[in-house]
Amino acid sequence: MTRAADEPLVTYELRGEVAVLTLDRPDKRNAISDAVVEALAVSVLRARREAKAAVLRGSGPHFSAGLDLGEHVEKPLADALAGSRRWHEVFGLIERGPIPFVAALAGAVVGGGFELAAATHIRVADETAFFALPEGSRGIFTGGGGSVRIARLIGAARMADMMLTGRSVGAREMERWGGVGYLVPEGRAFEKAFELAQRTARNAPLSNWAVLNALPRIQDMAADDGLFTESLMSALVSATPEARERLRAFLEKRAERVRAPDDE
Ligand code: 1HE
Repeated sequence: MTRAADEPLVTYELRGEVAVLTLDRPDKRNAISDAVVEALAVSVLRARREAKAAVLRGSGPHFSAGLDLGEHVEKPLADALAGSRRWHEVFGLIERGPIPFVAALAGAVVGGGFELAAATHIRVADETAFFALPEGSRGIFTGGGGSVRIARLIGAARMADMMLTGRSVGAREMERWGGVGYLVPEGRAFEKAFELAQRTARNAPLSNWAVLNALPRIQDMAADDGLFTESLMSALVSATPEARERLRAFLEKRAERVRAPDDE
């Protein structure tokens, strides 16, 4: 299968309040080239402007095979450095933006593909998903933020194990490790991710903003600074008219209650 030069590498669709971004290079297992990173940046910025939440998925049976190795093989050192910094910038647009991103994962979630998934806020995997960090066997190192984000998600020791052994970790084990929040039957990851994205879109935008922007920063602070920042953020968010209206709606029995989970 060959693709035309003008076919988008990341397709974008707005479904109601939720943007759907699809890595669309299935013939190369959605490997992430420089052009894919730029296409992703355009779609992420558009989603931030016009959607309240987003889903990120891969076209075909695999989420992403990671860094485009064909493009990387002859890269001069300075370009590799600039490339990694650009991945950080673009993945940062996902991680620290105004809207939640939910990743729908299937098949290979490998190397830079796993790093990309780690920049999203909620990860849903179907039973076919497998995770690997084969950087060691390829003679390279993570460059898309994995040593920060993946290490925090599953622990540095597990990440070191994955990088040193190159082993694949199945979806079930990754769920136990905390690397994915939801495990669903084969073929159901997008449906679940979309449903979760719609749910997050119903929150007050400033509350979502605080979760995405204050919570991770607080993790980087000393405990006392974190508590202080939490108080500031909390007072600021509750002082908005939207918060007042939502609190009143609960007191006047116009808002949904919190319910016990029905599937456990
Ligand atoms: C690729 C890539 C790629 C596939 N860059 N072209 N990532 C890896 O080390 C993973 C490498 N890929 C694989 O191990 C396998 O391709 C998969 C397990 C993902 C899928 O296997 P399969 O049997 O379905 O596909 P395939 O036949 O291996 O690949 C189909 C085509 O995609 C083939 O090209 P073709 O022209 O021969 O058809 C492959 O060459 C191509 N392809 N993966 C380029 N990654 C910022 S730092 C991040 C560091 C990393 O990400 S390291 C991990 C790199």
